[in-house]
Amino acid sequence: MADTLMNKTSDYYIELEERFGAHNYHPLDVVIERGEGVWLTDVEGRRYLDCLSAYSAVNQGHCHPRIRQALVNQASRLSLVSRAFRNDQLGRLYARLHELTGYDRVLPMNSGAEAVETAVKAARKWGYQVKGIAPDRAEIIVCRDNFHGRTTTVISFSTEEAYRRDFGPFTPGFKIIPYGKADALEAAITPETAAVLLEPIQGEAGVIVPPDGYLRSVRDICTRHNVLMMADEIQTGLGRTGRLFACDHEEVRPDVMIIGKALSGGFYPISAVLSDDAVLGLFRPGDHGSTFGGNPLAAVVACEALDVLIEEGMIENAARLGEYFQERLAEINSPHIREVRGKGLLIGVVLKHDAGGARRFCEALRDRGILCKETRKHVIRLAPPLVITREEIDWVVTQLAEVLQMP
Ligand code: IF1
Repeated sequence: MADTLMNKTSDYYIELEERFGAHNYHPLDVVIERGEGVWLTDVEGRRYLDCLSAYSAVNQGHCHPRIRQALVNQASRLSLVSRAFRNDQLGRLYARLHELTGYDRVLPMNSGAEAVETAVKAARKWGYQVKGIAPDRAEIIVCRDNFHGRTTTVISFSTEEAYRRDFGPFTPGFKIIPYGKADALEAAITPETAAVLLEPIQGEAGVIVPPDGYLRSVRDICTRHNVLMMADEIQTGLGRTGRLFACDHEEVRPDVMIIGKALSGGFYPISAVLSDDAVLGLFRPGDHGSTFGGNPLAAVVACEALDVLIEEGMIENAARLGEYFQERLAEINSPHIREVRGKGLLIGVVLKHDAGGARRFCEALRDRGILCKETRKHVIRLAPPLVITREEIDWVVTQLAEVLQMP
């Protein structure tokens, strides 16, 4: 009785999660119940400006009305029939992605990690069937400090001990090289190399922007050695860095493009692998699949999420306001800041190692109504929805400047 009548507090929800959930996260203790645009509201009615965007899954802003309406409409018609049958929405998503990106084909999945797994399978298949690599010898090159997800194969090529500890044995067939060094890539390639998989900007590693020209060099090396270039743009893609894809900044077209997160505007897990016939054209019925991948609800949501991103000028906003945000951050005078880096609205404020870690600043910002998340120990990651305004950025900068005066 009391349970249903009382207005529950944050503590109630936190205790519930702690009691019954697996403890695989350590969230900031703020319990959100509503979102609109860049703003979130917690169960006590406090408002926060979201500077994380669910790790860039809500580039379009929380609960975007157009995407919400598309979802509701489709949910009242049809949600899922599986790929055993066709549905009347999936082809439209394929055509839209083709029109937008130029890639011949799409393979729809759900989570980002699943799309990465799909790309790994596609690269191996291409390695055997097209490049002629001997059976079970195909190798994929990845970068140190990568983040591509949490499945067993994907953590097999993680270099972060915390993500791997006690989860072995691991999947073989990956070679790890330093990020941002084109020479290292060229030196690592052998006749058994099928592909290189990388993030155009490393998010989890602390918003690491590679040197100018790196992606272009990777592209050239891959072309020269008949190796597939596979870009994980799950976090950097769909406008986050001020272009549709982060690779666009260097006019680079990867052979395989992996997207997720903002493909749904945060409503629903939707991911996809894009590539030309030479790679995705190799798949045959039965090779690969997913119960939910490519369902009509996902197709409708993804189409609307893409349309909103483009028609509402969000990519241009990310470019313009991202630059402004970074300029304003660079003006902050604080003994704790080592560097501000990023591209568009994917920004890292890097703190000095004696600043006591980024988390305490994130907690202080939460108390002032701004939600952000540290990445690694010393980086405050700022990645608001792409609909943020100049005035909102000014306010965030003011708050951040004050918080960064803490001893
Ligand atoms: C978590 C980080 C962000 C990704 C790239 C694939 C995936 C992700 C480049 C997997 C996912 C998330 C997942 C989330 C934290 C997070 C993250 F800090 F760990 F690195 F965003 F920055 N490729 N990134 O960034 O996609 O399967 O999750 O849909 O706690 O794991 P997913």
